[in-house]
Amino acid sequence: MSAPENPVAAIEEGLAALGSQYRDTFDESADEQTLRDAYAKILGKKKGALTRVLALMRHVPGEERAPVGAKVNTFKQEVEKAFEGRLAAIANEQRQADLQARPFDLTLPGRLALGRGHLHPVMQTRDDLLDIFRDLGFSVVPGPEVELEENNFTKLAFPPDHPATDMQDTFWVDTFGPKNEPLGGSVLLRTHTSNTQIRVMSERRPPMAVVSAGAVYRRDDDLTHSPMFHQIEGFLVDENVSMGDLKGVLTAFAEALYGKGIPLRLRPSYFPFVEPGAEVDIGCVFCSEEDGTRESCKVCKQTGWVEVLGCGMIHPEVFESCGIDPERYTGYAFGFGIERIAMLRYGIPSIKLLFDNDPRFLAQF
Ligand code: FA5
Repeated sequence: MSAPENPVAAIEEGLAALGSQYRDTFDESADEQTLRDAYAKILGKKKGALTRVLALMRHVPGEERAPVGAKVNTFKQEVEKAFEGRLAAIANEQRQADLQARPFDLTLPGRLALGRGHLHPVMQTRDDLLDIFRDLGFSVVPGPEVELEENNFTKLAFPPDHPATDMQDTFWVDTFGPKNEPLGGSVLLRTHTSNTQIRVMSERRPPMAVVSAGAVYRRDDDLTHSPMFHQIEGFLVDENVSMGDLKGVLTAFAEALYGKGIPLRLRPSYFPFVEPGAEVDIGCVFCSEEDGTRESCKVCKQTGWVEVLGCGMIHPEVFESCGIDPERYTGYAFGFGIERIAMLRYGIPSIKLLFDNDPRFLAQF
């Protein structure tokens, strides 16, 4: 801005032009934004009318600066005071209006309808399975997922070089002592729920009928195998228990789950902790309409059968490792994958769907 001939007069004129008009403008501003806009027209950094007058101060000769400066400053302070006063009044008016407004009802339902959640299909299946075994007289116990090698393998009569104990099959857990020194590989993520057999049989004396459900871990990954899945373990120990009792319980369980007449077969199989051992297959629900061998069925690989569990008569060595007399007692044990049962129950073609947790999939259960 070029220097006016008479800066003092220019300032006087500027102030006179501003007059007290700003007071009315502030008072008429009904809300904070309007008030701030009005304030900016007067004291805005670049274009404010008063700001421009203030800028003339640097042209005022030294001897006149003090009195003119005092006048300009007083004017500026009045504008600021008027602005602050109106700002407070607007805030107060807004508060009064809020206080007098009809209170809103906190108990009204929200506008966004949120569906109610429900248990995951694997957990629903787990609970239904446990209910079936409760009805058959079994009691339910928990079991740890991080386990000692001893309870997961050794006391279940796995030989030390059994492939299941391999790094390729089992997730081993590194453990450290108080000085952070590695303790060696005797802790793992349990590979099956059979560890509960050891834990329970070491503590209780027969007769006993127990089931236990939980997560297990293996290095496995395809359409029907997942690295983390769930199993249910069941076992019964008493005098004179036979393989016939085992088959009876498994048939009762399969019929409770899939209805009377569901095809079920026992195939001889090997598990180190049972003798004799068997695997149990259930008729593939994906093929069941026809002859059980639909050409494209990937779930049963065109066999018409899906393996759901392993079972057998508890090995005398296992009884001995738990301090139970194998001459007096016999017992059976079985263990199955809950995901497999859920897949057959709901017709789910890939185990992955159960772990993707897509809400569009889960909402169907
Ligand atoms: C066992 O785990 C034995 N502990 C079962 C057992 C218990 C035998 C008591 C005898 C006495 P197996 O490895 O076959 O056995 O697994 C049992 C079931 O778990 C299988 O039939 C299958 O239904 C399920 N399963 C196994 N691996 C997976 C996996 N990676 N993903 C999903 N389900 C699996």
